[in-house]
Amino acid sequence: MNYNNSHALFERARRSIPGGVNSPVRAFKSVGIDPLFLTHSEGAYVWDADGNRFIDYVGSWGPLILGHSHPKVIEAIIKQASIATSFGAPTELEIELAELVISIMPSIEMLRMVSSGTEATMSAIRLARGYTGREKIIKFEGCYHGHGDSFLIKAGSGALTLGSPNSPGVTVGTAKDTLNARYNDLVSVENLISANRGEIAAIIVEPIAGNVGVVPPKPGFLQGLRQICDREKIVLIFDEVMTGFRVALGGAQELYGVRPDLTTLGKIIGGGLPVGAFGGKREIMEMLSPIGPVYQAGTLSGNPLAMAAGLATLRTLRDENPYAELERKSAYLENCIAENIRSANIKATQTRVGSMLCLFFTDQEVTDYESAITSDTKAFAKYFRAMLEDGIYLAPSQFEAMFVSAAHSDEDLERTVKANRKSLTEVTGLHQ
Ligand code: KE4
Repeated sequence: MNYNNSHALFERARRSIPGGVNSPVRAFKSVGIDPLFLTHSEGAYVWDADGNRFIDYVGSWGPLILGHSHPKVIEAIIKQASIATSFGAPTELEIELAELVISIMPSIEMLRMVSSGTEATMSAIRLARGYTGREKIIKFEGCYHGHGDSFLIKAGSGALTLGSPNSPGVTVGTAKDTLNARYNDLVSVENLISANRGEIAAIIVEPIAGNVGVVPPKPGFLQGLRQICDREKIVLIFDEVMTGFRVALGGAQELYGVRPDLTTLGKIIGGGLPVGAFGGKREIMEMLSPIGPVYQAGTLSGNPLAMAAGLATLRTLRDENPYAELERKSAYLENCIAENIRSANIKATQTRVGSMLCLFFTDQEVTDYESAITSDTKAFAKYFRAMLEDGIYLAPSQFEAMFVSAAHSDEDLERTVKANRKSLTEVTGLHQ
């Protein structure tokens, strides 16, 4: 494929934007080629600046579960834009989206809108600290909760991919209040609690880890966290920025039947526009300014355009219920790729929850950060480049998820399976 226009745009971008990108993982650094500059999209497809079409499994990193440019979402944005874009004042749209989320996720009694997942998680831990009067938090190695200082300690996603899971610029004072446990390991959580009893405000967890690749919770793990938090009066925060409305309409908390005290949301809730949110128990949420002492604010929080896109997306998910179809398509993809792995006789393993999948280039079972990083990232980079050449656009990192959308057709899946079969043999060097 010809990527000349993307190359030229990347050269130009690097003169004015650090690394040429506005979010590091987009730079394709770990896959050894220049990033593609995209121009337009529709359904399951994106086009780059050279006119190449790709079947897209990034979906804007999760928001586009309905596919690109869904007619109902576009119509809602255009309609809203024609009357107003932003006020910095309350609107009925914000009430409608809050009421809709509350009807979908019973653990959420009140909700506050923000403009990104990072804002949601930063605000949620400040709220948990204000509510409990405690200062420490427990997160899990490899989990990623956005780029807030408290989270950039053994973080996943781009931080892991680009080799800075512990970012410079985070003060010692901040870092000391963040404790890292091992995902799927309740003993590691109990050990941290014993050593810090009475000092832990919150445990924040991705109920399905989606930033070290995809790592499902082991049976009993989430239930165990719930019991520990009840016993120790710790606020349990489910970071459902990725899993919310993805693995079920009610997110991972619906799928696994565990109720957190607070939930953070993003991605799908904005339908591709900038929206984050955090919500949960009324007693905790009412600690928030202007009724409570915990301050949190945002110029564009509840922005009408973003609310319109989010409402159109969640209403479509609620009314059309694409989850059974997403399960069928994603299971088909997983099973065919499993067959390709066997016939290519390659060291690889897969994980999947609903329409979130990951192909790890390791023969170990991946259950946490330690096992995820046994993956051969050079093999992944070769695989990524081969799939791209075959018109398949994956997340440019071993430690990200592959997202199937409602717009992916059976024909798209067939094409993907064929490209996967060819690319795996190219990775092993066995291609004929
Ligand atoms: P944002 O601030 O990027 O909207 O959300 C941060 C965040 C919080 N929690 C979870 C579980 C997340 O996955 C994310 C963001 N995810 C990454 C992709 N894995 C965003 C992509 C990027 O950084 O460009």
